[in-house]
Amino acid sequence: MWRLIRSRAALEWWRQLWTKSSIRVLLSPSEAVTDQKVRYSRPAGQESTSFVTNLFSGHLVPDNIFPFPSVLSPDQAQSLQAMLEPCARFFQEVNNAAANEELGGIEEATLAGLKEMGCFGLQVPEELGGVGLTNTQYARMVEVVGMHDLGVGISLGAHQSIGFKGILLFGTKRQKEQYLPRLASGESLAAFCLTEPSSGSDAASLQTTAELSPCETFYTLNGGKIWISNGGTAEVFTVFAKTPIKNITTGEVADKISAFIVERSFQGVTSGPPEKKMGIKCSNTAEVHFDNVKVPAENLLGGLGKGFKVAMTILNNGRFGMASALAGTMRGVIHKAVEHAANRKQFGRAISSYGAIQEKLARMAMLLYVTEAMAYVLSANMDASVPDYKLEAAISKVFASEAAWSVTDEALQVLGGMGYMQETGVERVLRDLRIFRIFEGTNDILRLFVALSGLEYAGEGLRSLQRKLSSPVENMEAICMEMVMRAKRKVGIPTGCSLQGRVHPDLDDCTALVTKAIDLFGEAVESLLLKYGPAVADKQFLLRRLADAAIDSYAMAVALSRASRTLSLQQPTAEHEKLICRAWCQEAFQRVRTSLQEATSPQWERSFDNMKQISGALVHSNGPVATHPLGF
Ligand code: MYA
Repeated sequence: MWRLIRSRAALEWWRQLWTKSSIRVLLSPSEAVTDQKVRYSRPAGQESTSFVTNLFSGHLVPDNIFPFPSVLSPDQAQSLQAMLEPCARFFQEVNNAAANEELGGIEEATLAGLKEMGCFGLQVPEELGGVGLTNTQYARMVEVVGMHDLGVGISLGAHQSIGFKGILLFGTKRQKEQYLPRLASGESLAAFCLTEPSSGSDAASLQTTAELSPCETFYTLNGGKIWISNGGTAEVFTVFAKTPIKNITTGEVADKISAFIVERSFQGVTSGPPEKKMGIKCSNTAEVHFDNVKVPAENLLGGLGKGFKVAMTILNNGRFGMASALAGTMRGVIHKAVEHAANRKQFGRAISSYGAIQEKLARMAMLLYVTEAMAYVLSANMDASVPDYKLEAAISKVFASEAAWSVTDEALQVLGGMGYMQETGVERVLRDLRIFRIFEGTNDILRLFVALSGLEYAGEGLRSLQRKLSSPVENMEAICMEMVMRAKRKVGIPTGCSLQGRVHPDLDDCTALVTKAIDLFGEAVESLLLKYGPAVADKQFLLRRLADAAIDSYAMAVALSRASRTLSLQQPTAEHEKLICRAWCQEAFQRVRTSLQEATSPQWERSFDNMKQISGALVHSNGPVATHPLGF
């Protein structure tokens, strides 16, 4: 993970920057020594329109979120509605999640129905046999699947969200024509083969190899992949392997990752038995082995040595579906919890009349509201071809998986003993959900990814300012702007981050919290960069807190945008949504403040150090160290 920052040229820049005191002195002579703070401008030539990326520089860049994006044409909305109703009915009447779980597979009738509805090729262009849905349309469809059966969702998602997404995004015309029609019809299943026994979160460390034959017509693939969704059932695999590549100028040979389309029918492809899992039991998970498999050279996907980017792009691109599927899951369990709370009487009253239950239901509603807002902002941004959405995609995955876990756990609690019984169907959902915080990038690694990528962007901003400071006369205006911004922040005046005209006036209080959060964020990042320099990349205790603050800040912004639109359109639920937005923003802002304080305060540094020592002792002793309370 340290590669995220340390391997980059930017790191060297940071180092140089750190040693040059000119920035600190020029910007704020009186504070250069005592405060060690700096305010930097937006990086020149490398501007991102991502809300989250810019958050790290303390800049409000609202265009991707405000107003709440609306991308469906009337025709697209109509055709989506026409598909939704039969799909929902199908899942209620034909699919049986409990039976699928028992079977350890998907019942034949369900499989046949899913194929008939085109569910295996929702985003494949119509001319190649698919349904041709946009990301937003796809998101709404998978919400239905997520509500009814996450195991089926994983089989469908591993197939099209990641399994053949590479062919869709990077495939040549021939590759698309050869593979997509049979994948879209469900005749063949696809799988995404990245993870290996020694390469999980550190995806770039994979060991599978692919060597070009002397005649240059095929690659010989060798290696093994583990925990592959659809691994035992797929016919087509997107496989990532190391390929030796010669540098034309230096003549040096180095391994780089490449992606390949591999068919089960190629000799040497085998898979293991289905893994026994905690949940999503109807989806197949298995090892896949490649033993001297000859892969035609034309099955190289996305260019030689471009495989890591291909893998990351597929994962970034697939994450929005997870957020919307889990929104569907939450909606389903909330219905069950609310119905029970309204009808179950204890101590002479419906339990929904007690504050303890009311708080749970309200929190469930808020988490669902924010997850939906994230899912549809992201899918709309993708449909609008916004170039940089990777941090928003990572945050949506993290937020949705944790929100769904919390909502389902609390729903089970509201249901009490009933919730623990299999027949209610909530315990299965809880088991199914657990993996979502682990796969497609663990939430821990994605938090580090968000924090490090954001810091890197902010560091680029420092470089840009450094360049400006080296010729102050030409850049006087930009330098002055930075100084004014910084001075304002110092005395607590909003820095000009403004959402004026973009947010409904009824939500001005929430707007103030969002802009304040951005100011606090920028200030915290500045102080961390200046305090630690490049070493910040290794400080995972504080990186986690920065990521949490980013997640909460983004969550506030999308909730605000969503509620604002509902108010502006005077929709019947506007007052309810205003309440949700207000309750959410007030709490989220407090969390942002706390996370940033923890990331920047010396007191917390001591606490992190304590935790490091405690953990070190555990590892050293191979388990808990403290003496048992009974002494034996
Ligand atoms: S599949 C297995 C999932 N595995 C992972 O997600 C692996 C997690 N690890 C990583 O993502 C990477 O290794 C990390 C990078 C992030 C840790 N976008 O030196 P680096 C660029 C774009 O920082 P590393 C599964 O679970 C970076 O800018 N670019 O890399 C299936 C740099 O470029 P450059 C990115 O330190 C489950 C270069 O790469 C990204 O090695 C089934 C190197 O970067 C990015 N994200 O670590 C799910 N990251 O050199 C089913 C890095 O140009 C789906 N880069 O500066 C279910 C769907 C829901 C249901 C649907 C119903 C239908």
